[in-house]
Amino acid sequence: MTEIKEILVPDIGDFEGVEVIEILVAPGDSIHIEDPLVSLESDKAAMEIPAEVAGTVREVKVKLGEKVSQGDPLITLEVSDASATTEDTPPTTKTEPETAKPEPAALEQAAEQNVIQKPTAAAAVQRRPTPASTIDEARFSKAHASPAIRKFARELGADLGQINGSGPSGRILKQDVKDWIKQTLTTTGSGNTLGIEPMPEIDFSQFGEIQTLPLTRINQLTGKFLHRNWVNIPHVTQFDEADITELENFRKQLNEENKKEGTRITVLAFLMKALVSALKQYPRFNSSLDHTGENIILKKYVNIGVAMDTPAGLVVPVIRDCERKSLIELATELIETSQRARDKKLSPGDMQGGCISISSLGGIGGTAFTPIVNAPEVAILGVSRAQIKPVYQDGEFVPRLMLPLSLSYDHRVIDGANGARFTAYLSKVLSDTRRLLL
Ligand code: CAO
Repeated sequence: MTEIKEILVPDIGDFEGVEVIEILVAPGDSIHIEDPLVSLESDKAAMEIPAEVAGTVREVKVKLGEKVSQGDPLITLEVSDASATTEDTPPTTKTEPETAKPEPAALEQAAEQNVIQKPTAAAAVQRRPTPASTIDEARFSKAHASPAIRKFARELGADLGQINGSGPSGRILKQDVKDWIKQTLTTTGSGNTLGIEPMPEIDFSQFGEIQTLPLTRINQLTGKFLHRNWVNIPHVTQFDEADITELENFRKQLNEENKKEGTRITVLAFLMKALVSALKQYPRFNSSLDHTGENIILKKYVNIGVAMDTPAGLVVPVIRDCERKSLIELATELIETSQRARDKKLSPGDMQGGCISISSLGGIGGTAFTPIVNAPEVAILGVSRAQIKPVYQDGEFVPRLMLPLSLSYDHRVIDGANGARFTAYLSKVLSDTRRLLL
């Protein structure tokens, strides 16, 4: 027997008037228990509302941008088997007498009203199978996406396994699928953006003993993201050195003075200060290309991403409003953020909104490297291990502590001369930290 159940907004804590930021299902979708239905976002948190019963979506009762509170209706579901519900009727569902099933046209209208758009004409063109649309079923089924998005991706031949999710917890959103399709359509037709052959599958066991280890979720996400940036951005890396002999003396003195408070200032905090100053001097480094690729968007704030090595993989949390923070505040926030990164306590929001990134390998070693730009940012500063080197000054060689800098930038936005000016400026302010006061 078919029953109609209404899914209501559950108890979401002390929140009233929470915004619907995403609708993850459409009329006609079959959903299972725990499938996410809608995403809500307050100014403090984002949350998904999961299905507490399985069934077929009959009507979506909310619209994108609408504000909802506990008890408001979200979705009506046709539940064909009463056993699909939990034993006690959940407090967030309400049974209604069955009414006549809406005509398909009405369903479509409801879907449109709820901004779950049908594929556009452009998308319809994308239905033509292309080599890139071959779906890897295993990866597709593991992808983090709602039933509506799965259906949408299937209609367009989009392989969810190849798409980076930009939603909460890396969930794939409709826009991600559209972006992927757009990018795929601009390929040469061989299934990747460079038009080169994919890597061959090799059975390494024929050469000796092997062990297969799965990549962590962070490894997989980061890998896709880095690959995208590597092939899309024309990178140039500018190398330079900064004489940090005085800075190091000052740093040690500060750490001595702050011993009691326990705040440890590393070179990284000074680098962030120096970047704030350099971005003021060269605002083009604090920009992003807009979606047309014809304009750059200059940012008046300075949020710095810091690459952090954690047991689960590389993460790049963003330290916000660096232009308003003191050296000690930056140092404290770095310690606190790297601890949260290692404890896997960062949220997706902590990783967004960066203007430029720093990748510091100085604590480990190396003389130089070529970091990959963290798009939509246009530059990233790589830092290697400082070493005492003989520097020729006033007719003699003197030992100075030299810090290697490797600045990668997007050559579409920044030309070579400015790349060199930027690192020369960084070198100047790091060599004489009084200049940071100017
Ligand atoms: N030269 C010489 N010594 C350096 C240095 C440098 N450039 N940078 C740091 N050090 C020293 C520190 O002073 C510290 O020594 P003390 O204990 O004697 O003070 C030691 O190395 C360890 O520093 P740290 O790495 O713990 O601290 P940090 O603030 O420099 O960096 C963090 C913090 C989170 C960025 C770092 O731990 C990290 O994860 N780095 C890896 C980043 C990464 O993976 N990048 C690659 C991304 S792919 O492009």
